[in-house]
Amino acid sequence: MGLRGQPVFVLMSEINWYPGHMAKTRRELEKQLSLTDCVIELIDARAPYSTRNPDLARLTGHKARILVLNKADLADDAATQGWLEYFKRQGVQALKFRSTGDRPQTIIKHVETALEDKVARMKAKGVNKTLRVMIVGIPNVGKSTFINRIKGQAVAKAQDRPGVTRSAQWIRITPFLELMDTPGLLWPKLSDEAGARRLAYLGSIKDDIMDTEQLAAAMLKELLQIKPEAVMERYKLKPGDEALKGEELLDACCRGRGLLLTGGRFDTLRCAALALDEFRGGKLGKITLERVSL
Ligand SMILES: Nc1nc2c(ncn2[C@@H]2O[C@H](COP(=O)(O)OP(=O)(O)OP(=O)(O)O)[C@@H](O)[C@H]2O)c(=O)[nH]1
Ligand SMILES: [Mg+2]
Repeated sequence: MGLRGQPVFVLMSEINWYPGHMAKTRRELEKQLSLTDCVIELIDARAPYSTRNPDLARLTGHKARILVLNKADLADDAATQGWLEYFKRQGVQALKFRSTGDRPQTIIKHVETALEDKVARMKAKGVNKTLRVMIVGIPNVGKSTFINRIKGQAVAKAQDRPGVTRSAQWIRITPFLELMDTPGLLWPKLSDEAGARRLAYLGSIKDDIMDTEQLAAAMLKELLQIKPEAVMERYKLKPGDEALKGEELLDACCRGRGLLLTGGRFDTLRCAALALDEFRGGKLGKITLERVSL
């Protein structure tokens, strides 16, 4: 038995991974697709494999597609470069982006490139039609922030938790460009347990439906393998602590950070929330959870 007497390994597949409103969102997006010239999928640069919708190519048919590795400021630069080269080899138009700071022109240029045939045809006919681009991606990947960045002002509500955007809306950027903000979408089939856990580390699944202590312990263990010095330093772990896992690892982090309840017991709940928050906010430095060679 593990933390608070719960089994240590609660399968991610047992949680409500695909809430009811996702089916509705998916139908709405399918309907809006006929009005769309291009689809931009935002993925998280820290886990490009698990945050990419495996269904999207089928859903979007022949529409032009651009892949944006968002939150690139939180990912390891060399790993991101590796992913960009990988996508290029696959013939996928991909770029890295930081929606909280990068220049919108980069994105506009990519849209023009993806739609250059269409734009050329319109020019030849002398028409100036508005280009419509749908922005899709899993919850909390930064879709609304991305749109606000392109627009240059906060027109879409953005917050650091999943499920902020509740319905799709078109947002006019210029007379010739509209972007559609959409609610985060997960896919109905969960094939990969480790991948699902990474989505939870990144904050794309609501924390209140998960055992956060178990989740944080698993995350810390993974981070210890990827960037041990950052975890050891942040949680003031002692030599040898890196071999710990589960409840013992969380206890060691509580000890390091002085997180105690009255009476002296370790406050593992608070430590779990803190660890998840700190990873999501980049406090452990630039970390990529998935490398191309996976
Ligand atoms: N560091 C960093 N944070 C980002 C970036 N893009 C978005 N964020 C943050 O990520 C959090 C989620 O952003 P949102 O724009 O609400 O995400 P969303 O995809 O619209 O989320 P839902 O509407 O819930 O699906 C916010 O706290 C943003 O500030 C980025 O490029 N870098
Ligand atoms: Mg949103």
